Order: sequence, then structure tokens, then C-alpha cells
Amino acid sequence: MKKKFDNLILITYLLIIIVIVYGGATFGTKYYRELMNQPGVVIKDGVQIATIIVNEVGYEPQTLELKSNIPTKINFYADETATCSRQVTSKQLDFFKTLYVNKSEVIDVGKLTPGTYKYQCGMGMHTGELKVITE
Ligand SMILES: [Cu+2]
Repeated sequence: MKKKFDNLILITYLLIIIVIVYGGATFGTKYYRELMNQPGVVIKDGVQIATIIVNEVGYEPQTLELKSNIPTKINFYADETATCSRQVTSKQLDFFKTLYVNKSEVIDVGKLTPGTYKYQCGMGMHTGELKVITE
């Protein structure tokens, strides 16, 4: 009888440890991803990276200013993907991508010439733009 009780305690402890480790890892990964996906523009190793967060209200920020003539990548980080925000597309920049929650989709758009480039969700409810100015 005593032995059975000990096993129950051991299993309970194991379950608690599993929950703590799994929860910590899940939370840690999400926190890390969010930390790495701050909206805005950074230039790293000569590459300009524009990070845009996709959420239920659209794109954050909706307008981003970029410099021309620098290799450029657009990083769409999906905070949430409703049916229509799951797709992001731009005719001008020639891409069509499917997004996944808590994941980044990085699009290499090369060196851009000055101008305004628009992109939108699958059905065009949400729109965003990139303003490329002369470096
Ligand atoms: Cu939409």
C-alpha cells in the first residue's frame, strides 16, 4: 500500500516537472521570437531588414521607410493569422507568401529603387507600404 502511494507521488512530481519544462520552453521560445521580431528596420551586415508584424488589425507598422540600393529583406512575423491575413502578397515586389503563427517569413527583395511599394493580405483588407528613399 505504501509503495503504491510512493509511485503516485513520483508520477505527480514528474508531471509537474514536465509541465514546468515544457511551459518554460514554450514561453521562452515565444519571448525570444518576439524579442527578435521587433517592428522596424535594421541594417545588419550590409543587409537592410524590414520587420513587419502581422496581427488581427493588419500590419505593424503599416508604413516603413527603407533606403534604396541596399540588399533588402522583408521579415513578416505572424502574431496571428486569420484566414485572410494568412497570405501576404505584392504585385510590385512580386511575391505571394503563406504565413504561420509565431513564425517569420523572410522575403529577399534585392536592391530597391526609390518609390512606394504596396503589399496586402490575401483578400486586400489589410494593406501596408514600404517607402523607399534615396540613400
Ligand atoms: Cu484580408
